[in-house]
Amino acid sequence: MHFSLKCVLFLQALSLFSLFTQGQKLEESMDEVKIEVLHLPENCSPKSKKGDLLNAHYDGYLANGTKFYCSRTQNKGHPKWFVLGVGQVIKGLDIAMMGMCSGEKRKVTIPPSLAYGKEGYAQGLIPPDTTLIFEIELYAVTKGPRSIETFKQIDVDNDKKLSKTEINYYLKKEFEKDDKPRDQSYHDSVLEDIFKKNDHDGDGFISSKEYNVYQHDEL
Ligand SMILES: *[C@@H]1O[C@H](CO)[C@@H](O)[C@H](O)[C@H]1NC(C)=O
Ligand SMILES: [Ca+2]
Ligand SMILES: [Ca+2]
Repeated sequence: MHFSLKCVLFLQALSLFSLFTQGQKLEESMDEVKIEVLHLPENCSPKSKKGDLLNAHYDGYLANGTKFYCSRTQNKGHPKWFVLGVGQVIKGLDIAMMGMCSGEKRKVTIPPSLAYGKEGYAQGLIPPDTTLIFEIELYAVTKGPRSIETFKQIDVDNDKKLSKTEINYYLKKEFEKDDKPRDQSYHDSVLEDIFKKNDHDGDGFISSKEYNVYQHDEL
């Protein structure tokens, strides 16, 4: 008796658990970005990751085939630059362009929940609850302005925070790279601006947390 009761309870728990996981799976598959790789270069590296600066052309289509966006006809046909994974593009594109290398082409299908949702966009150009399809060609994957690598490079004394001296030194080197001479007052104003925008607790240092807009990356 004792044993069978336990057994029933166990079975009940099991079925609850499986219901739960089924429900979860269903939701996941509805909200998934579908990725088809149309072209993969032989040498496919480096692969894009969160925080990288990407350069890409993309065409956007509604599920019925209507083209609603084409980066080639905008901004004089220059491919678009954006930082990956930080919400500069719709969520679905942030997901769809992870792990992609320069020269790669993808066709991606994005559910409304990861695009413009129930609201739609631009007065019905994208109607509510619309699945979007993008064809993406990636031209460049580069380290983003807020990469861990850059932080370490600036943090010369390796104390995991950036002093004015360290940033000043880094800026000097960066400015020397392009040939335009910059005077000290320009320099000072950039430095001041950097601290105003980033030194949130006002302690005179930019901590790794203050620097790293992406938060989750361990420095
Ligand atoms: C596709 O859908 C959009 C938005 O609902 C509509 O404006 C357009 O006329 C449709 N195109 C075709 C070819 O059905
Ligand atoms: Ca430091
Ligand atoms: Ca600080």
